[in-house]
Amino acid sequence: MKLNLKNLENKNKFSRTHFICDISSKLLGQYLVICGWIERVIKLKKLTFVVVCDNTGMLQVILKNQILNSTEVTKNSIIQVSGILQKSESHEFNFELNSKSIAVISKATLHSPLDLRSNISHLDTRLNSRALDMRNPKTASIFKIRHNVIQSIRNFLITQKFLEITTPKIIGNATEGGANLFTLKYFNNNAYLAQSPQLYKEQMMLGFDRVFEISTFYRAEKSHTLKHLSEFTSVDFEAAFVDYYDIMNLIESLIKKIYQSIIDNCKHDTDLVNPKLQNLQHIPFKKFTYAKILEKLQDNDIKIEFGDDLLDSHLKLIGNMHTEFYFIIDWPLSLKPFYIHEKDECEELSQSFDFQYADVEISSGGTRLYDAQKIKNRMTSQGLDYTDFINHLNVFNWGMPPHAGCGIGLDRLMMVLLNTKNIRETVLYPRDPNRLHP
Ligand code: AMO
Repeated sequence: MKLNLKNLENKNKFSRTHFICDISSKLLGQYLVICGWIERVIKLKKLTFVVVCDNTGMLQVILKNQILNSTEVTKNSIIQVSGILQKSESHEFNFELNSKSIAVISKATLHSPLDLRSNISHLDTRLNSRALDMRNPKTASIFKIRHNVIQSIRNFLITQKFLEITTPKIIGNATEGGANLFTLKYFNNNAYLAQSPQLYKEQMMLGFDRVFEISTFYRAEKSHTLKHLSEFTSVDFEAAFVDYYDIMNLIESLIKKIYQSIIDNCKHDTDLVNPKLQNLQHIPFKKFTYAKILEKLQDNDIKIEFGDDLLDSHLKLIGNMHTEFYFIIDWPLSLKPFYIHEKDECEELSQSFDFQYADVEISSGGTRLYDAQKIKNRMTSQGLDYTDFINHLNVFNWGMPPHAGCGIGLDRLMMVLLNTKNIRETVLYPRDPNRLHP
């Protein structure tokens, strides 16, 4: 049978002429078709007012003498309305649609568990009905800002000559060592979910010089905190012929670009979510050595010695003194993974940093070892079996340039930008030890 292509053209009966945000006085008197969901319906004698929303805004529609079946026109149902745009006398809207027709395309049959026009619903309830939560303008703004942040990170790194890569998430060996890996059955073998792209992004230094990845990674951490997820988004970048100071400079420029982009592009959304988001603090951000942080803690009667890791309680105390971005640099080598380079002038210390906002660790990074034998020795001294990493080590014998890099926790950065205490607010469908659905 011959296909008649003409019959297939432009068959979408659900099309619209405008998004609500694009309605302006220029369109007064014109015939528009709007698609969206019903926010509310108010009947006043022969007039019915329907407030319709789309993802970009809210519009009042007036129905005169039109009989509406109130069992069909329920809150949250999807409608298509057409009519002539006119000025509105209501104090809430500048314009309204004088409707010629209204069609219910998809009826909402379930009662909404969320109050979408206020912010009173509990986070757990919102997460259980997450798709619907996106109709709350404040929640939607969080993800519009997140979209903008990802876009500005990508733009910034590309202008700095970084190439975007995608590394495997199903892997045969632990990426960084450590126990917090999810295991899975992979045909007849065991495999892991990647905890970071560390080894692959380093391997790419061989050919690409500068790479970045924005992907989800997995950590089987049983911790129930406001800052940890089992699946989180990491922004990783790695560059050849640079050291950890260059990476810290890049982070500063990146953070500056992100702030500028949010201020330029997301005014409406930040007004809803974090009206306090202001111009960025002065750059360069402060750098404290690990030794200096120990001193500060000891001055506050905390018992801590060189080589001890900084606990949450320690970071809380330091964070109270510095509610801003700052770096903690030059950590003891013993606290850092096998790929981090020692400091040339003091082998007990490492060329490493953590990037903090108050008590929240946003990123960690450092200069990497690039000598295969040194990496082998460090693996052994950390109790790892280097034969598990033979493929990786081979790459370092094919002529590896010196390099450095970092991983930024995107969800944690969003917490800072949104001024929220719970990382789950910043992720569409967060995964933690208690949450695997929806
Ligand atoms: P690290 O393990 O410090 O370093 O991770 C980098 C950043 O990722 C974020 N992060 C998390 N966010 C939410 N939930 C989690 N469970 C979680 N775990 C980590 C944090 C952290 O600072 N390969 C190195 C980075 C590098 O050196 O390039 C790494 O993974 O914001």
